[in-house]
Amino acid sequence: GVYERTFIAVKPDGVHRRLVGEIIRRFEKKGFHLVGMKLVQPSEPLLKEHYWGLRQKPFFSGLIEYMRSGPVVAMVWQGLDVVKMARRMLGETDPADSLPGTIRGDFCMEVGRNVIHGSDSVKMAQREISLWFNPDELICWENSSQPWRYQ
Ligand code: DAT
Ligand code: MG
Repeated sequence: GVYERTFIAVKPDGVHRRLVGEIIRRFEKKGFHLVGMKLVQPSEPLLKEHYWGLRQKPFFSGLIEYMRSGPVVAMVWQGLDVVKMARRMLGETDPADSLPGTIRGDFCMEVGRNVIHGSDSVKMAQREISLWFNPDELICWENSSQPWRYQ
């Protein structure tokens, strides 16, 4: 529904490469509603929890190292089918498989430097939002453009 939320993070390479504004611009222009945002230097335990499902993968330690290599911009976006739509806007996990017009398709080349994270399901979004944000960091503000975006 309209009140679905997803967790989006600009990864350290995205921050270093000054892609934060461009990425936020795409979500704003699409019409999604920003309810949380912060610059964080994520800890190793937080990242291991975040990527718990990938702990057996050969690239896991490299992934944690990459994600710790600089600050991350953590965000929560709200809107109609935002979890699925954000994944479409991101492109595929491997930028080589991502179409032009997607964030990964437009801004990066390698899977280990794919500039952005987005939750892959509503359930994972809820888990990731509660992992990265305290409830008081999520702001419910009036979405005055809602009648212009939803029927
Ligand atoms: P996604 O970020 O698209 O949800 P994922 O959850 O499967 O993809 O993996 C999380 C991250 O791990 C991904 O963004 C980049 C890294 N990763 C995935 N597969 C990889 C691989 N084969 N080699 C190196 N890094 C990989
Ligand atoms: Mg994933």
